[in-house]
This record gives sequence, C-alpha cells and structure tokens, in this order.
Amino acid sequence: MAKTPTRTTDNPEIGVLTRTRAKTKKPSLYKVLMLNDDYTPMEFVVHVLELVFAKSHEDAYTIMMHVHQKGVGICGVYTYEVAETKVTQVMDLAQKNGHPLKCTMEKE
Ligand code: TYC
Repeated sequence: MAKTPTRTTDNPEIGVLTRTRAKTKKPSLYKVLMLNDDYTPMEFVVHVLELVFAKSHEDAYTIMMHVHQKGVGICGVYTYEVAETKVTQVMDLAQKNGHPLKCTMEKE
C-alpha cells in the first residue's frame, strides 16, 4: 500500500501533520476466466479473445490452447464492472452463435 502523503512544519500555527491529498482506495481486481468445453470451435474462442479482450491473434491463440489443454485460463484482470461486462459479452456471443462456451470472474 502507498504511504499517505504528509507534510511537516516547525510553525506551531500549522498542524504538524497535514494530509495533502484525499485518501484513495485501490479498487478490487477480478480475473476473467475462460472454461474449456468439447464443442466450441477453437477459431470461435480465438475470435472472442480478440474481440472482447483486445488480444492479438497470437496471444488469443496461445490463451485458447492453454484453456483447451488445462481446462481453464485467464483472459485478463479488471475492475468489477469491466470484468462483469466482458463476461456478459462472451456469454452473449456464445449463446447467439449456439456454442456452450462459458466465462466466469473471480476476485484476485
Ligand atoms: N476444446 C474445444 C475444441 O476442441 C476448444 C475450446 C478451447 C473450447 C477453449 C473452449 O474455452 C475454450 N473444439
């Protein structure tokens, strides 16, 4: 965690410790996970990774193969609302195209 910035002074008119910035909290982060299945075509998963997660074709192919071989893989790490939106986009694309592809999110 970052230190809270403080300022010191010898002048008794001024407080010894003065907060110079409002305290901010870092947002929690969430992993978006892609799950393997036996039916979704590899090319469709690559396409989704390019479209929704802005991956290069090479990175998308690598992630897809990881999920295909290991069962699950990380598509990216985002704040709650961004992660939720991406999960919804993946599930919508899968459903509209008749594929059983599943995507979930998990707090880091
Ligand atoms: N296992 C699928 C196949 O052999 C490909 C696939 C990869 C499906 C990754 C889902 O998240 C996935 N066609």
